[in-house]
Amino acid sequence: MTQNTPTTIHRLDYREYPFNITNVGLHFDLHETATRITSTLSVSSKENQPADLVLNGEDIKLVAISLNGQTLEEQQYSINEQTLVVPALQGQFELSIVSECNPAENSTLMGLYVSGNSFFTQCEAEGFRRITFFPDRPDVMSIYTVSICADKARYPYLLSNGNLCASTDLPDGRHQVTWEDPFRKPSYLFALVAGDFDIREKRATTQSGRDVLLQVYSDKGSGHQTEWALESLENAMKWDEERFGLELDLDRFMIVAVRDFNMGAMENKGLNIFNAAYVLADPNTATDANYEGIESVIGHEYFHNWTGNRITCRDWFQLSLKEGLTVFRDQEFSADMMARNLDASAAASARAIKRIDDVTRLRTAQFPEDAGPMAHPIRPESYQEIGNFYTATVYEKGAEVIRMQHTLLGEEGFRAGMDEYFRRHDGQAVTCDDFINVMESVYQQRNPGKDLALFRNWYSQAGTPRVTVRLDYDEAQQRCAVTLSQDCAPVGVEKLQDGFVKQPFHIPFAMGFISQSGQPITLHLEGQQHATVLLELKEQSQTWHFDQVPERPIPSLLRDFSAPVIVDYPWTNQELAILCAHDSNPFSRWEAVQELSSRELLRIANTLAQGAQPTLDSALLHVWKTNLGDPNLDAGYRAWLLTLPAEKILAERMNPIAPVAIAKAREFVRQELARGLLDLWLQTLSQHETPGAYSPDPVNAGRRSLKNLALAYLLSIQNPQAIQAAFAQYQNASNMTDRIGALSPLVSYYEGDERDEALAQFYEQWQHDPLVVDKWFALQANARNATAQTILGLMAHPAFNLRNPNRARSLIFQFCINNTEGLHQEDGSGYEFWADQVIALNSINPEIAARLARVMDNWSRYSPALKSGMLQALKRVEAHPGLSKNVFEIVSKALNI
Ligand code: B3K
Ligand code: ZN
Repeated sequence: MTQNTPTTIHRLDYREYPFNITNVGLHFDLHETATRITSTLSVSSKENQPADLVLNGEDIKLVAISLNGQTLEEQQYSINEQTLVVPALQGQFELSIVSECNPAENSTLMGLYVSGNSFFTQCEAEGFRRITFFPDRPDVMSIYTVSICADKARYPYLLSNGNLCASTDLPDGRHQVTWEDPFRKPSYLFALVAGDFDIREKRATTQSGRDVLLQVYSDKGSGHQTEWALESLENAMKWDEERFGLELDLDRFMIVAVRDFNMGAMENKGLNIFNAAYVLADPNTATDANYEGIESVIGHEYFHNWTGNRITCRDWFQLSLKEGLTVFRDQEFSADMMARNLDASAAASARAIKRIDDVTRLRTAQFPEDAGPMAHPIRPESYQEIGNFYTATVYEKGAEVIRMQHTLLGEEGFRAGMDEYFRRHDGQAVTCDDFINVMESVYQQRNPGKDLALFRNWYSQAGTPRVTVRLDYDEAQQRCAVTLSQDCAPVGVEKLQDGFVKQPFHIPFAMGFISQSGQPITLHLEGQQHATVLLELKEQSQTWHFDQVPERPIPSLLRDFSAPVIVDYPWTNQELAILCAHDSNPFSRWEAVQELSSRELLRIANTLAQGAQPTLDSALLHVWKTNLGDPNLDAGYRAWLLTLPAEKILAERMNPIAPVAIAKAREFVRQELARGLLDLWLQTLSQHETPGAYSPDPVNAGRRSLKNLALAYLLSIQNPQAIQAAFAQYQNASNMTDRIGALSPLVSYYEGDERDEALAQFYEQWQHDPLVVDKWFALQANARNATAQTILGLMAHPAFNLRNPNRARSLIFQFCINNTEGLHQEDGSGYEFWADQVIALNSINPEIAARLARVMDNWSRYSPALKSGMLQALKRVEAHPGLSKNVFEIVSKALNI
């Protein structure tokens, strides 16, 4: 953890590993503080000459090593803090290594660790080297046989990848099991779990008629909370069969929930390990968003079995090969699940909601990343610590890059491409180029003379392109010319490369025309008619001529967000208002509302930043009134239309960023919209109850979301009727969505004693459930009046534990990431708090510390008064002795911009 001399690894330095490791035999003798692992490797050289066998190993003790049964003396190998090297080996041989690790002391949660009363592993990306000495890289693929021995009473379940093939009791109260995984895999997909669990299971039949066992393991006493997870797993299995023809390839698929976990979940072959937050749910403890998240993450990990495990990455620069593709697949899965059983218009609106949600995530997390010191292409060129590159760019932008290929090839073409990808590469460790080569071959068959040459720039260049749109209308000819121009300045490491010139991107750009009266106008282009046309921008600037345009149209641009770009077009506010009410594309209608409200919010933020008193433009009130009062719109969709753009999205449009002015502007507008439409909000509140048994389906979830939004607006002006309704809802709620939906605005806006009583009562009632306690902390971390002092007070609560990532995230991350006014206090107390917590986490869990460190990424874009405090805090972290390479990479990049 104390190696802050940065070694930068470059993509172009990739070299093949000189040996095949055909078989790996692992024996685990599990003890909490000293687990002994014997690893037996069957090795053969790839080349006809001797080579050094280099094995990775970190924080583990070498006990013994032998080659073909002969113990190696110390002078026959070399070992340091990171590697074990046996020199000049050739031919076929068997290497046997005994090593020891201390799972109870392992607070990094990488490798083998103890959580609660059980053992778990996390190996991606480089955790296997904390278990045993091994070439810990994804292109070394082997068949694994694993035996595990542990105390039977405490660890009745001993799990690993593949199929259980032997199980015996040992004389000393211990027992031993053996697992065999029939598929070759890289070390990062290895997993082991030992403990006592509740199990929910189900048999299912695959498309080809095979009987398989699906199991969900969770803490003793939590088995009643795994119904939704198992249902989601079965849905994911069916969906992958139907949409991609991909079937489960094992007889048994296991999911295990763990309370201490660095991220959401992990796709280990046949033995997925999940953060309990993405497994456990019941109506009383989980919100609609939790249900949605569980379905999506269960789908994501399950889909990795083909996109990630069967075909894996050659090296970690190719991470988006599996992550971007699998996020695209999980997004489509969720959209299909949300739209099922609905009529056409409700289905379109459910799909739009999913797209809006995904685009909002991209704009909130990825756009700022792409504009800051950590900006990197979806296939990075270099890294110091790969753990820092599980980013919004690799995942979310990676998914957009796959989605653009889907758009260019069409559903059928994309499916043909995926089929071909498996035909060519099943069982291999490949690159992003291999993927796009396959897609291009299908694209070319269907579009003779065209290629994806320029499209590849999405893999090699960072930054968010800006597409400027110009519209020239010729009334006499009834023609309209649309000119698209693209621009993307160098960002992140690109800025440090002399003479770096950016190439244009291939941008699929979907658009439509709307008349001044709000009617769709058919687009006539080169003899073809379209309701929505897909333009392909491939040069710096291109023009398209549309015929038979009866009036000057209002363009509806980048429909369904057909590319991850920023659009620049000078709509008048009147034109936007027409789109806000009439755009037939539900995504673009929401976009128009975002654009209009962003303009207004930024205007008000600037007024506030200058110390002046703002007033709200009545046009915005009118748009809110129309949408709030439109009974034809689905409630969930309406909730999105009525949600103000996120602070982080607005910050991207402000220079320098004045975060508190943005937060205050949102608050001002929220209150004006609440006052101006008081009766409509009250009506909305009373008309969107969801009586009967709880169901997380999108229609009911949408009603709750609109109702709770109304509550938040009304509480922002402390409306007495709404305060009463919120307390009643809090007391009588039959589900967590409504309970939190009432308590959250009460905590922010209501100052009476009842507020504290409700909070205390919430803790009292739910203290036995860690995921609900996380919500209790998060609620307070996000409260409008919380400061660093409040958070320090909460950290002293007996339920707080910095070593548990979910708890750290619920309090510290929530505050630092979401509580703008709390973090950006003028006295610098927020930044001091941030630095203290990064330093504290650094010595416990570098991966989590590095995530928190990223909060200051864009410090240099903030207003001068804030910048200096941020800089000071960053420098303090950088100077901290014993900084992990994870945190070092983040802060040094932030400071070197
Ligand atoms: N592949 C894992 C992420 C591993 C992160 C390691 N730091 C989860 C996922 O994307 O499915
Ligand atoms: Zn993934």
